[in-house]
Amino acid sequence: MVAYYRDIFFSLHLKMKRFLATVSISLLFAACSTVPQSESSPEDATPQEVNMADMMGISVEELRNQTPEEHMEMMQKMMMKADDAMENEDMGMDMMEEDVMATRVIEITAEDWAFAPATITVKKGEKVQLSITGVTGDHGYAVPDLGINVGVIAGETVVVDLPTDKAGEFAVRCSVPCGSGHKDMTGMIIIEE
Ligand SMILES: [Cu+2]
Repeated sequence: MVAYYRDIFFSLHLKMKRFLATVSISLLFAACSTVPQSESSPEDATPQEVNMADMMGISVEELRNQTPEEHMEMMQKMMMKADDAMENEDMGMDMMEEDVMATRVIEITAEDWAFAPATITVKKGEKVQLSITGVTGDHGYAVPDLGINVGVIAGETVVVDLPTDKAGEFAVRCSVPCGSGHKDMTGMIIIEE
């Protein structure tokens, strides 16, 4: 009984292997059918044969002389290489995600009548977000020279991207008339070279 299932398993396993090999060969043929023929190939070599031999790093004659077992082994090696390449691509994606994670978020509060901290210093090119929370009153956080102007209401937080592509000192002011201390609500964003 056990032997019976084992036989079925091996027969399925073999069929699967053949199927995968056929699929991968077809895909490779389709993907590479436009590459021009190299000089060392025999006259009657098809572009597909040339490409296949090229990818395997062997000559067309060697490709033709391969036994099905040898061919299968080489196909598996190539598939493993493709897997490695895809894994490397994944690693590239992870690094990109890390880059996104590296955004610095600076917390700022707005109250009657001050922004705190009033002065913010960042590096040119640094990825920065300002997270501005209203504590009291109804204000606006504006950096006219950086194109920033957002309303900040008590009890709410607003997040803005800080453009850091140019160095300099950029004046911050409140953009909503908020009472007697309105004109005192100033600050500075310093972007260092
Ligand atoms: Cu104001």
